[in-house]
Amino acid sequence: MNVSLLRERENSLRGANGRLALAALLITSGVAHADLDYSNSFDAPDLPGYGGDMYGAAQIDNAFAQSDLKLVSDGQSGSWGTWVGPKVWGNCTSFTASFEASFKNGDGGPGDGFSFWFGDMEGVTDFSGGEQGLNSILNADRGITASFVSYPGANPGVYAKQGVTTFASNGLGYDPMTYNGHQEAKEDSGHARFRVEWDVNTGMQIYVGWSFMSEEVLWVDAQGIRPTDADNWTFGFSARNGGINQDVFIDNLVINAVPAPGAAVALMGLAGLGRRRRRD
Ligand SMILES: [Ca+2]
Ligand SMILES: [Ca+2]
Ligand SMILES: [Ca+2]
Repeated sequence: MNVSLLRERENSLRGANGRLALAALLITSGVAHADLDYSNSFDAPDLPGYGGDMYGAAQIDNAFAQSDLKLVSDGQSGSWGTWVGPKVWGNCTSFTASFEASFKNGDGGPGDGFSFWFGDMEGVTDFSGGEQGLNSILNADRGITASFVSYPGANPGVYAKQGVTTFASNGLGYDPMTYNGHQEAKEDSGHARFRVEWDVNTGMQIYVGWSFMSEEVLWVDAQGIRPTDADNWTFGFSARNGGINQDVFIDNLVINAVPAPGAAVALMGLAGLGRRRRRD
């Protein structure tokens, strides 16, 4: 276990915060090492192809002039929700994913939590998941997961996982991103900020920044963590409500991926490519 808490030197990478841009996909083709950039502020659920695919309880929550991805809902115990984002068709050497999150529990504190994961979704038909990750890729012992366990009785913290194996972890309480009010929870200024970085040489780092902090700090450093399935990654979020029920909001996702030299890589997130949308 390699755990450290260091002040991040760079400014926040929360590029999409507060921006009204609906979603953007940029593929700079014809240039070696062209970066792939994707962002989604979850403001336009009906814009074809931009919203990602939603499963289980996942939905867009639009209220108080704020639109967020809501993975699971307050008042609904025993539920799960998953959002499946763009597919990186090819092989990458690194990526950075920054996003914001908050919880709304009208009658209590933090529930179970959520995960940000990536892996090869080939053959996956079960999109259930939760704070530990997406069940299908966990059961296959593949993929990499940033696990945000928030229930106070379940060793709350940040966990970096390769397949089902936890590489690094650090305790963290989630009260600063938990609200009783719906409007408070949806305000971008009150969201927690997260940043997940992975590089083939340096492994995975997970940063956390609360609303009252100007910078993120490094919460987990999982050096040497490698995906066992390096090709055809898909990024996504999952959350679960057990006995405690809460809204889990995600907002302002920005992904920057660097393809391997010579790899034919694209972010597939547009115009019906693999789109499946279902709302239970
Ligand atoms: Ca938004
Ligand atoms: Ca928001
Ligand atoms: Ca509740």
